[in-house]
Amino acid sequence: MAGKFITLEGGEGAGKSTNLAFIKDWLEAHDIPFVVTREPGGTKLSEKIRELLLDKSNSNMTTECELLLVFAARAQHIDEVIKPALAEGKWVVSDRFTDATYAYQGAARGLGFDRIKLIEDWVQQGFAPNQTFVFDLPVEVGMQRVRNRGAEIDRFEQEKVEFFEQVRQAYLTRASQVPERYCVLDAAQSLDQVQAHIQYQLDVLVNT
Ligand code: T5A
Repeated sequence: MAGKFITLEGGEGAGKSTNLAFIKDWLEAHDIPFVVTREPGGTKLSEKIRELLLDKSNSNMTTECELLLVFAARAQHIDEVIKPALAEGKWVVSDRFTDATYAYQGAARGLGFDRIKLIEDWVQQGFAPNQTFVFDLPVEVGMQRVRNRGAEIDRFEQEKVEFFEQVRQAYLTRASQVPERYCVLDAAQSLDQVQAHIQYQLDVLVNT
């Protein structure tokens, strides 16, 4: 039996990594074999591309270069990790996937959804997650959480509030277009409330 593919999406500091750990615990408790991964990244090669994408010193990277690097990393990730794991019946949980490309490169960088769709169709040929959690919260709250964390910021995190407003709206637009795939979570709630919502949704997913 094929596994299920779950992705976590949202703006900076929305709580994806924190709740990835929660989903991991839920899968272990249910004896479901799984792989946890992330984008950009997830394979040795794709992690090298991630470094290029996040490196602040690459300040002259063009938007087209950024887009193609994201999809180059994804092509490798799908082929090397995601599809083989699903074929073995494992669930795959990825911290970000193609919705991030629509939000960051399509909306915030201004390339437009049509161009992203063109490359998505070429690279993924219809392959998409079974369930996408969108962690939605006011941009300023997310940025404050990132600042509180105290780690060094990357090339994306140095963008302005308007950039992340576009990211947020793009996620909400996409979620409203295919509501059966997306679960929009109010990520400004307490962690307990957010995780109760995730757990409810996972309980539904495991029985479908
Ligand atoms: N990118 C990625 C693209 O441009 N295009 C693409 O196609 C893809 C795939 C790297 C960057 O790449 C870009 C987008 C990104 O800028 P990333 O590594 O996922 O992506 O980076 P971030 O989104 O920056 O990840 P963060 O780690 O910053 O955010 P998280 O994972 O959403 O947040 P998390 O879990 O670390 O939480 C942040 C803080 O908030 C607290 C946590 O404890 C933590 O301290 N927190 C809460 N506090 C109170 N209440 C809650 N409910 C909380 N939830 C979390």
